[in-house]
Amino acid sequence: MLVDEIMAQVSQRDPNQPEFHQAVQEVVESIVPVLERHPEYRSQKIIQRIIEPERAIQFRVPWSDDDGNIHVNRGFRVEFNSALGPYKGGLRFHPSVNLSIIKFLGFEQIFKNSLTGTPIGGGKGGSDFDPKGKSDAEVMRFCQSFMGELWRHIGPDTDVPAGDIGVGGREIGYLFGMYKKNANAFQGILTGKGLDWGGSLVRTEATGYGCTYFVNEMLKTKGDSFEGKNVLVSGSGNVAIYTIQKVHQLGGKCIACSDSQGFVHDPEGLDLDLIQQIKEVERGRISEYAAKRPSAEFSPNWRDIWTVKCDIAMPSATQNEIDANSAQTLVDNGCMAVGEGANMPSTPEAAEIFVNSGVLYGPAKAANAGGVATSALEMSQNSQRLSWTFEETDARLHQIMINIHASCQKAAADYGSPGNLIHGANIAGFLKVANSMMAHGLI
Ligand code: NDP
Ligand code: 2IT
Repeated sequence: MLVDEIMAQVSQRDPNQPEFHQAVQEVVESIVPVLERHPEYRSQKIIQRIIEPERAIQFRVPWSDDDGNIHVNRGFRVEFNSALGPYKGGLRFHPSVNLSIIKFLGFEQIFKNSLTGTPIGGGKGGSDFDPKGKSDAEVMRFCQSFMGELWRHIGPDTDVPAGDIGVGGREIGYLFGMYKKNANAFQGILTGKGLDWGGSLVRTEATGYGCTYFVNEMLKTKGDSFEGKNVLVSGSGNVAIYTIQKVHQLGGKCIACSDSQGFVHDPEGLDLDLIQQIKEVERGRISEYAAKRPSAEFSPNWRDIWTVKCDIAMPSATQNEIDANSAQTLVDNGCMAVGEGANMPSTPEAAEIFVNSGVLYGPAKAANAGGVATSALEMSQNSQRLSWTFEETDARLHQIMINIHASCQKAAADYGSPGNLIHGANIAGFLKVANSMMAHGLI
């Protein structure tokens, strides 16, 4: 059996990379029917080639804190696949980062980027640096040290990083400054840039808006909408905040969100201005929200957010945040749709529960592709040396999400599992990459 063969090989080569194994297994299982129809992909060993990064860079990142103490972090950039364009994908700064996490994210990014219909390959990077509690000056020195190595590996036609967990506008600014100094070139080598120096309108909002547009497409297939729906959104970072904003614009009510220390439940509907003040301006903790809002209650176990009764769940924090238990609780409580803003937030067992229960399930690769899609729009604007209006960029993002939903639906139906968007996303994403790899020869 091909899946077992591939997984045995992956486990033997990279025994300590459980997140990477999980991501590979899901894709390989989905594309079995494609391989049956296309024996040329098997004979050309497309799977064996696609699961091996084209290049993986690991480097030392030394920096000194405000008291002069020296710290050494580890930096990564995995340039996974360039069949469709320059490597593209975010940088994650979080203490849990290791090669397994970066490889799972880079692998997912190949198929996600393919689904966007824009010309970008897949990559991911980051560091086990923890920006929490660090001063701006410490974050700047860390970013400068990180880019002091990374700059020689990236370029506007080679590899274009962006943000992810722990990397937002502030970090992108410091990283961009150091690249510009080292390369002596003002180039679009990062996306998520500031609006004054090459950034795109809507990039900040794009992942959350895109995920909400995607869920809206799923709801439409049942003649339904966000109107009057109670929604859970985990996390309270970039993706969560702009998911909440768009859900409210479409008539839904977000009633809970979280961070790594707990969740808040606000049955009257989340006050987004207050969340933005606490999280974006003060870089504080979500518990402060409950302290300032009488209708809200704080609970210290973040996983328990999934026990709150809801119509729609939009996990937007981190990988494997919904396990089988949480998935079953959501289903038992009447949850009808799940849209994944985070990358791989559902364990395989949880995803299976959603699919088998007939929940409208939008897997991460498809549902959160709006962020990277808008990064590709930022690259287009940089190439043209032009910038588009908010309305134009948002309209393009919206159309891209409609197209992704349609192509996942079509691929799922074409290959024998109508309505299963996990299969649809993996198959539609895979086909373009596989065909391009075939066209480029054995490289
Ligand atoms: P942020 O750093 O802005 O926010 C992350 C949020 O998730 C924070 O509230 C954080 O809480 C919480 N979180 C992170 N790690 C954990 C953990 N181990 N346990 C519990 N909570 C955690 O990141 P983003 O919003 O950008 O990213 C969120 C998710 O969306 C990630 O999975 C990312 O890969 C994915 N994504 C992001 C895109 C983007 O454009 N930014 C695009 C597509 C996907 P705390 O502050 O306590 O750590
Ligand atoms: O997971 C993701 O798609 C991102 N973090 C965004 C990547 C990007 O290049 O915009």
